[in-house]
Amino acid sequence: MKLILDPALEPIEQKVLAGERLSFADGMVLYHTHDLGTLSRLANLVRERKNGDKTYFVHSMRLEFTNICYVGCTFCAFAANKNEARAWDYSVEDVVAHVRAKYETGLQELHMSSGHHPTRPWSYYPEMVRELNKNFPGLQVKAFTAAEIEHLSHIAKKSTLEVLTELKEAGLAAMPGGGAEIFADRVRLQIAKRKVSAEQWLEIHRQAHSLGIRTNATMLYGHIETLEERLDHMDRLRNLQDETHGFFSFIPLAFQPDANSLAFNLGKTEFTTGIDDLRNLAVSRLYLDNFQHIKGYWVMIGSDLVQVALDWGVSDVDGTIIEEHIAHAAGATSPLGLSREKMVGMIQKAGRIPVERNAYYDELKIYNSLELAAD
Ligand code: V47
Repeated sequence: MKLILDPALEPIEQKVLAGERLSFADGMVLYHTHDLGTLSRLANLVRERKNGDKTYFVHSMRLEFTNICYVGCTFCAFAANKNEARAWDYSVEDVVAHVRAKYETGLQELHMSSGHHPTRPWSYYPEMVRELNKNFPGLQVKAFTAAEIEHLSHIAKKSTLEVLTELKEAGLAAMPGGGAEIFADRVRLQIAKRKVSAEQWLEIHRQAHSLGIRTNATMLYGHIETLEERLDHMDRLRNLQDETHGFFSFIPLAFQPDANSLAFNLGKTEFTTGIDDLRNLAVSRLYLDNFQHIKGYWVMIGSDLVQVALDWGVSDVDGTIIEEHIAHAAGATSPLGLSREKMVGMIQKAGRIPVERNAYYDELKIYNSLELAAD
């Protein structure tokens, strides 16, 4: 029979109470403990120390302007070849028309990330950002992962710093945290061989932060990585955050196993389990002491589990999204989007305080306990 309390957590609890940084060894203890009660309690303590009961969300739209991509990441079910019937590739006018068609009052953030298109010229990208800002003033364009920025630097024959500078001048507000996958070479070579390297990913975020472009950081877990490799990933992010303080949030992305070659070739056909998702969120909350938010991404782990995760370190639940394609291509069973009413209700019913934010995490509206999103 399992002991309920794990004595190995006692010195970690002392550190957490004293606000001391956890070591790599502490992180591994957290990954292996059976004492999930203490794990969630400690993660919640840090969550409440940083954010109280406040739980952030954004009224947002997703747009993937192309799924054409030559990179061939083995976890990806979204990418298509140019000649496939399921390929799409929007012009700047198409992008503006798509946003207009789905535009809703109060929309704050447009989150765009897409395939590495082999032939679109560099001018397309800043023009798209400019046109979006012109047509939808006040809508914050959060776009282009570090992997896309590295790809654009090849297309543009410019440095990544120049690419970022020009996109910022065109009106780029913030950057998403995708493309990080797992930094460790052993894994990266098997899942994202032709993508931006770990060092480049970190350097591009360092450069973005130096220009005042705030970003997020993700970690794709639940495939072939070890627990040490997950913690190593977080360790590299913690070091960069110490240096720049430019990350808003950390977002674990649970591997979705349908229709990709990791599933076909390596038999990775299982979704992550609820306990793995919760444990991973709690460990990241405790380890990433210099991140303000850990984001529970309802698209990949479902809104019911995200609601529970509000007690396991999560203080941000992403956004309404409207229509998501990357995770859904790989088997995500969540809805394509969630209404503001649903987000507010989910947070309130967990006993937390919903805070509607924009892409910069400015607080736009704090909902009191009786108030739902339709005001
Ligand atoms: O970079 C692709 C991942 C990312 C799969 O910054 C997969 O606010 C799981 O970056 N299973 C795109 N993950 C999504 C992303 C993101 C999501 C939510 C919030 C933010 C943010 C960013 O999705 C890709 C890749 O790492 N991904 N395929 C898959 N089968």
